[in-house]
Amino acid sequence: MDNARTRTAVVTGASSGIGEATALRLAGEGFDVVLGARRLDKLEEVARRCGGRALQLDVTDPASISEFTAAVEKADVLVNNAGLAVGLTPLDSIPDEELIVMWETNVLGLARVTREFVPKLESSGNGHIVNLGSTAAHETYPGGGGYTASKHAVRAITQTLRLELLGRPIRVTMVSPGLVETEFSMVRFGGDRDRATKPYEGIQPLVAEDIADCIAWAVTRPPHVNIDEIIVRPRAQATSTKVARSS
Ligand code: NDP
Ligand code: 8X3
Repeated sequence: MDNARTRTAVVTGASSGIGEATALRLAGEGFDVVLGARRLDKLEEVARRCGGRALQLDVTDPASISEFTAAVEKADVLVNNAGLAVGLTPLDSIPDEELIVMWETNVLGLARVTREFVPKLESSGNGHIVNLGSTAAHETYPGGGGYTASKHAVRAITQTLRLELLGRPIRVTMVSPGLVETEFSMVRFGGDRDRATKPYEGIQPLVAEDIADCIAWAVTRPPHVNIDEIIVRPRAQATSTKVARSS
């Protein structure tokens, strides 16, 4: 079995939110961390704090994925975290641009990064893929069609990987959070702070560190233990649309 101190964890979307918290936490657990995202300045700052390596990555660009993968010598853990939602437009009027960016990032990006890293994960002898799903991988809500469908696809990919990698030394886990206060809603609503704060009003949402905690727990189980999925919500959230808010 690998010594956790020498294992390398690759975290996509590590320039903010859950990815940033995960990079910091896994470094604290003794992993060498490789961080990928588009905003190199933010990424480098996180990398400095965790003693990791920042490499620019755009998961919607196959050439960027190839360059990123080639620069990473070994990988024991891959956290496919890069992802986003754009808008809350109903499906009968959603513009192609919104559908395309969500699907290229959340689905095609995740599938391509995974495909490129499987050989390195396998040769580590104890590989682990952690995909960021969402409660939106299990539920739908009005206006969320583009995003929820993409996260349902992440769930299908995760389950398929577990079948296809069976018998090879790679675990596959999905972590599916409910409301986590990060830059997610600012991105979703194009920087409109009023709309972006609404989902978290009157509740104590999860924070990025809560999700990093789940990821760290899953990847530090003994190699024979595969955590299939962790669904984690704030106590005040029962479903995507049922939230107990204080007035
Ligand atoms: P943030 O917006 O804070 O972080 C998203 C990260 O993804 C950023 O580091 C961003 O970096 C990166 N990213 C976005 N597009 C790309 C791209 N094309 N290539 C590389 N990196 C990219 O949001 P969260 O931390 O909340 O989101 C992380 C994951 O968690 C996502 O997959 C999201 O769907 C999922 N999730 C979030 C929930 C929430 O309530 N916040 C709940 C359930 C799941 P950069 O812009 O620098 O490229
Ligand atoms: C993000 C959570 O409820 O906005 O995955 O879909 S939600």
